[in-house]
Amino acid sequence: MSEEGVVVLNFWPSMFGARVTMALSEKGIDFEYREEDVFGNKSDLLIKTNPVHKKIPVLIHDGKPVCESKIILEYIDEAWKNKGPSLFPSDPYQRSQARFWTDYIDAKVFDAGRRTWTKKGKEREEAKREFVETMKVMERQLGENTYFGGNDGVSVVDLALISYYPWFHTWQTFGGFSLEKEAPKLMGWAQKCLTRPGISKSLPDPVKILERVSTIRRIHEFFYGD
Ligand code: GS8
Repeated sequence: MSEEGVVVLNFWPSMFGARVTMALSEKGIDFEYREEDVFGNKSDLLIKTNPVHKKIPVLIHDGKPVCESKIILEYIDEAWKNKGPSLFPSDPYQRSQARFWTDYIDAKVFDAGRRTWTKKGKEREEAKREFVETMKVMERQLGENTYFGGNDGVSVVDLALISYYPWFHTWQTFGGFSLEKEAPKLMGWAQKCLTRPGISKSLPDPVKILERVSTIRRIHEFFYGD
């Protein structure tokens, strides 16, 4: 275990896991990383620490598990209040807004993004339209700021959205669209986030994700023909 008594159970392509490792890195908290085979062979530790959902990510701090990525981010910020930058604003109203946007991101991005490669034809077109529209909403929300909320450093909203970034390559490839064209300022924000070592080292390789997804698609087409 790390000096801080912190273990993270993760699965490498996961956006939900990446935001936890990014948050710990941004705050300078040392942790032990344990890779889980979530779709094949879940470890006893995962089943024991997340008996309800049996999903990663799980943060284990001094032997106590915390589950669900957005709850883990709040926990990290509160448990290590005096370490590194705050991920949540201190003002109650600004905190409510940060929660609003992180909820919006997860409600919109995961499902539409997934449908750009699991569906075909009209359903894929609809997914692509929804995803691009959501990116445009986020671009308007960013405005002229460097990071969301007008902060100098990254906040929970930046981490929630950038955690999906490695998947954008796959969604654009299957969907046949370009975020550089559709939301150029938002892509500028993504590049800015990637200059931060805590972020870039925590995110999976977009090419590896596309390879994995393409394999899953080929297997699906072989068995089901669509
Ligand atoms: C989602 C975690 C999740 O879907 C969060 O932490 O924010 N709302 C949760 N984890 C997936 C891997 S990433 O797609 C998982 O562990 N799946 C295993 C399973 O479904 O059995």
